[in-house]
Amino acid sequence: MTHESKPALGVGMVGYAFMGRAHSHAWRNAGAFFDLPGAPVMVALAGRSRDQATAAAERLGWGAAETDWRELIRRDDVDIIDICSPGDTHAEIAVAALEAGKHVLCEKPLANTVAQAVEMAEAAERARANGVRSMVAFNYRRVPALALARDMVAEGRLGTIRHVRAQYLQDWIVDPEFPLVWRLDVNKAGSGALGDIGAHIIDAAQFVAGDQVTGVSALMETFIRKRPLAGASAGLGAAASGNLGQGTVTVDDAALFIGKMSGGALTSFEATRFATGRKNAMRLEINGSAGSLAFDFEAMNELSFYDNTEDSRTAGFRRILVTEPDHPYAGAWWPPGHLLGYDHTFTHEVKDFVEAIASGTDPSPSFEDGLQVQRVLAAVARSASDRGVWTDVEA
Ligand code: SOE
Repeated sequence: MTHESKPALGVGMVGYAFMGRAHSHAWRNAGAFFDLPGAPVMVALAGRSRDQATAAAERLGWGAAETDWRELIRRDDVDIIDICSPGDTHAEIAVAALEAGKHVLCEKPLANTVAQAVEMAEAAERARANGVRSMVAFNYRRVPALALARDMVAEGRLGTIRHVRAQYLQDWIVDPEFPLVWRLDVNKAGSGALGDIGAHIIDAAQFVAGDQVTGVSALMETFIRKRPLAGASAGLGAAASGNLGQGTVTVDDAALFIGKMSGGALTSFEATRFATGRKNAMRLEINGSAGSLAFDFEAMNELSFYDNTEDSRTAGFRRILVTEPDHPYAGAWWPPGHLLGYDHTFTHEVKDFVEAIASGTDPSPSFEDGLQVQRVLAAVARSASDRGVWTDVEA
């Protein structure tokens, strides 16, 4: 199929900060590396400030800038709404877009509350009947090593899963002078480490294990309760504005929980922004009767595998370099050993989303999957506020 013969898929993106930049890069590059069944067109982005949105649109390769996301939805040349704004905006934008017949890609966690996530999943269900697709942007599913891990578990290479151990360790707010950015505001973000990075490991663990967390016992902590106020648009690398005074942190800095999966596996999860020296250590280890897998995003091109069926004299964890042409996604990129990075996960996400839209199938993870993760987050928060009392995840 030539590029010209591919149907155009107009994209309108809401937000242009960290995630907006990552998604822009993906929309720009997916068609250059994958033979997509549609041609994404970066029609416009939306942001509240005219000047900043215009500058971002120019820098990131969008055709126009709007100051109201509703304008993106109104445009006939926009088929997909890509939501990269903070969690408090997701539900309203996603529901409006789905009702207008636009496909929706939404950043994680799906929403700030279970009620909002239910509303979004219901809107997705109604839209599905009209061929309108929706997907949550749990991008780590698209790390080739984790997609391979998923395939290996599904093929039975690990046997019966006994343990799922997941950690997401960052350290970007260890300094008490780090300002009160939106990710530390419950009204904007819904929760702290729990929803921001805990949601990723819940999704990744469930995806790889092919199973769901059914109950939890949790602890959450906010180590630093007062921080310097930040300017309105301050992001991950923000500096305090100096003269705005102090504000209160209203989210968790760390969340730890143990849980059980429906297949009988015992799980443990740790999400923290206080693991000094760990920058983006998203780790997963799975132990099964026939073997184990271990992954650390800080070495994201590798997957460790222990095959328990091997001769015990020579068995041992071995490192699979997940860059072979027959590894998930890898064949579209470079020759073996030429490593991929964080940005590729978003490109893979766009590829899978465009393919699902073109083939009229449901992309994964769906809004229902996002809702289920939201229910795990809610059970964790409830358990933690009740001194770790065992809490079932709402079915
Ligand atoms: C910040 O903690 C953050 O950017 C998350 O919001 C992302 O989802 C994760 O991929 C990296 O860390």
